[in-house]
Amino acid sequence: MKTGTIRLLAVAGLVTAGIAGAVAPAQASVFGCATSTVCVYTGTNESGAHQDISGFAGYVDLNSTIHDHANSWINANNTRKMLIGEWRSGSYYVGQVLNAGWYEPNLGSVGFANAADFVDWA
Ligand SMILES: [Ca+2]
Repeated sequence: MKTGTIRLLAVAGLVTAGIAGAVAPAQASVFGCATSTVCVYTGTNESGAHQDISGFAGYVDLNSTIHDHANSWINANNTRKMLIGEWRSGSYYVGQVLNAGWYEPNLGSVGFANAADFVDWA
């Protein structure tokens, strides 16, 4: 019993280390971000102006308010892994990938503050 508990904690640690800075709440609807929606915010900790994206089929450009001003985001999808990225000298650059139900309170923690241009399926 005790060994099983330690093994479970070790696995959880590995998963967390794989997604730097991100936090997993585990439920589909996350804070004010509705189920099956990706929400991108100008402020850290899901604050400020935001764009809520739902019903899309892959790549979506961020609107002019959020473009190059994103500092936190939520992937409130049930099952789909999502990414946030930007175009760098014409190349597709992935700033961060979030598993379903995870959120990033500070994109600066992964070196991607005020940079994002789009969200897409990962
Ligand atoms: Ca950019």
